[in-house]
Amino acid sequence: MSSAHCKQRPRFLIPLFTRKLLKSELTKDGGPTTHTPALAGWRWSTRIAPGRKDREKDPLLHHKVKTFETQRRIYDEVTVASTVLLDEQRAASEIVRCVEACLRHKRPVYIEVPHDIVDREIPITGIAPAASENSDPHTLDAALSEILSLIRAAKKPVILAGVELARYRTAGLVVRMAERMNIPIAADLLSKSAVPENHPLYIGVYGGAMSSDEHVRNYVESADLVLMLGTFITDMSMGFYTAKLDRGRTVLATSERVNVRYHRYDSIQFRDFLESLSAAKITHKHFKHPNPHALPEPLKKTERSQKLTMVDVFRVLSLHLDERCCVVADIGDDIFGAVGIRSARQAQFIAPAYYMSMGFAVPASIGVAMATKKLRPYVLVGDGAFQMTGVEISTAVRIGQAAHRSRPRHTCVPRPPIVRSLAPLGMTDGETTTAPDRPGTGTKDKSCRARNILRRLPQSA
Ligand SMILES: Cc1ncc(C[n+]2csc(CCOP(=O)(O)OP(=O)(O)O)c2C)c(N)n1
Repeated sequence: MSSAHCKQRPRFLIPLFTRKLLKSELTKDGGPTTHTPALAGWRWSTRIAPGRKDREKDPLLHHKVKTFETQRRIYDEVTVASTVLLDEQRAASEIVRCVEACLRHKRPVYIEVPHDIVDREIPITGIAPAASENSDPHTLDAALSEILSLIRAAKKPVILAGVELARYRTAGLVVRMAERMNIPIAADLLSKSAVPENHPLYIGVYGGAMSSDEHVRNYVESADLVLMLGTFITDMSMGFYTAKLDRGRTVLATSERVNVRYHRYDSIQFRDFLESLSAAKITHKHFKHPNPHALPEPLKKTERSQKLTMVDVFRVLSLHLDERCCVVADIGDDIFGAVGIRSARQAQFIAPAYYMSMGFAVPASIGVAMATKKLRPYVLVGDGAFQMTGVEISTAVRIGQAAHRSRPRHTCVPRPPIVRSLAPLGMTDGETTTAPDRPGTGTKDKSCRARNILRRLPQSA
């Protein structure tokens, strides 16, 4: 799914004062738009932000761009709340305000801590609790009654599961609702793997011409009701304007609003909406899976001597995906090729599917491995993106996630990340295949390398 997947809990981000500002994770994965909860502050040289004394008379300090406010003002563009803790008396309430905004909106916030306030005791009394947000019961009832009559009348409904189901931890609720009503589930690219891809009701990734296969595209586009739950409409997820989703047969419910066909309902909390919807009594729908899950098959002997295609690479990869794996894809052929991965077991999937910024996958895999030791990241990265952040592999080695050659093998974590660049496979130009029939050419060399790499992977799961 979008880089969103493992970020339901806020992360801490401490870039170096202004220098790493626009290269930070906040901008790299479109956090402010796709809802990435994170707390950002900054450090200045070996210390954290310049102290209150440092700011007197506005001196020129290294790394300072224009004023001491510049960094916070820039971060205002990519966060939902920001503060500079210059006043001890208000520090606690400012921190609480920002953290609450982060948790509520699932978007990043910025807290700047001057180094000379870090070890001060701050008063923590009299902090006003955030006002709770409740759904307006009449609006909720009206929206539900309109939606339920649409679902009851629908002969061929489908759910388009969105990334917010993972953000708000409501995917299980929606899957249970789908099971009770027997409604199939597709995901959009941002939401790939938000619901388990091995579920019998799961039909694949829908994104117009960029759908994972024609079956899912036909199913969604011929459905008489598309329930888009927690879905963001973006150019990428809608297949660069090729998606055919007529508003007259869609419901779009997000944390921001609920749209039912041409009507818009505000003041509804997303969770309240999903809980009420899933509790409704609906007769079992008729559903025949258009493309039932099949176990990925190893390359046959004859295929292994033939030209290697992208499809082959992803097929072999699929053999290895189980509930302990997480595919982390970078931009380019990696993300588009990975759309079709539907492991018969489980495939967690993470990619910067909204912002599409190259250089995401290698560092992201470190985050995945840190977030949970249970998941082994499989990184898919092209040579271009690898050049941007591939050096981060050294971080994986330093923190013990991957083995360094000089270390004995057993010192690495049991399942180190697998970083597989497609470039050595001769896969840098889309569907290009290698050409084993041209001996002595560079392409032949790539072909040999590609096959050697594939040979090293076990061919069965
Ligand atoms: C930071 C950034 N720079 C440029 C782009 C535009 N862009 C998208 S895909 C791509 C090529 C990616 O090349 P590579 O990583 O080798 O992947 P592949 O050729 O396998 O698709 C470029 C330059 C981008 N998305 N992000």
